Amino acid sequence: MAVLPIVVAPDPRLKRTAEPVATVDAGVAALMDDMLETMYAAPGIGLAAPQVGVLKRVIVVDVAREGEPPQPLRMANPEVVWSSEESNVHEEGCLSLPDMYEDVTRPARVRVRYLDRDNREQEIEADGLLATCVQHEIDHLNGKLFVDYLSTIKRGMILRKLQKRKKNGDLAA
Ligand code: K1U
Ligand code: ZN
Repeated sequence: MAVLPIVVAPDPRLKRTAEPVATVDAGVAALMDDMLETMYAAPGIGLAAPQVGVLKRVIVVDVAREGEPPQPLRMANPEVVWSSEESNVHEEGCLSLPDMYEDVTRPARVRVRYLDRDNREQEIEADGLLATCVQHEIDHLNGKLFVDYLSTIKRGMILRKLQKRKKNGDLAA
């Protein structure tokens, strides 16, 4: 297992659409394990493959609180097959937008279909932080960041701040 470097915005790799995985083979399973190790090390509660520079439809999530047993989810080709009419506002962060936090409105509950680490099809129904996090990670697979839900002015301010920090060597390029 390995901790991988995380891509920081603005970066064209975060704006691309990731490719579906044909099969969860040993290579994809190893990527899932490395992503989980990277996410725990950051620390974070989710991570999508484009954030480690891999344009594959793979995400990992663990929203267990401190002191609770870990609840890692490894998902390939995750797909929202149902979402609630009811929405929820949650403050979001992103490991590719370090130290930036903003409220985002999304469906409160979602049903998600995916392939697990053993290439078996699974479905989960998620609410609360898990629903928010899974939707945030699936957005990454479609080249979308949480700042894309904000006004053009707010998004521009955040991305310019990060660009400046990268230029000054405060963040990984
Ligand atoms: O996708 C990512 O960049 C990970 C991101 C996931 C996320 C957080 C909040 C709402 C939606 C999606 C993060 O994990 S940011 C870091 C974070 O939230 C956190 C870090 C340490 C402890 C608890 C939370
Ligand atoms: Zn993110």
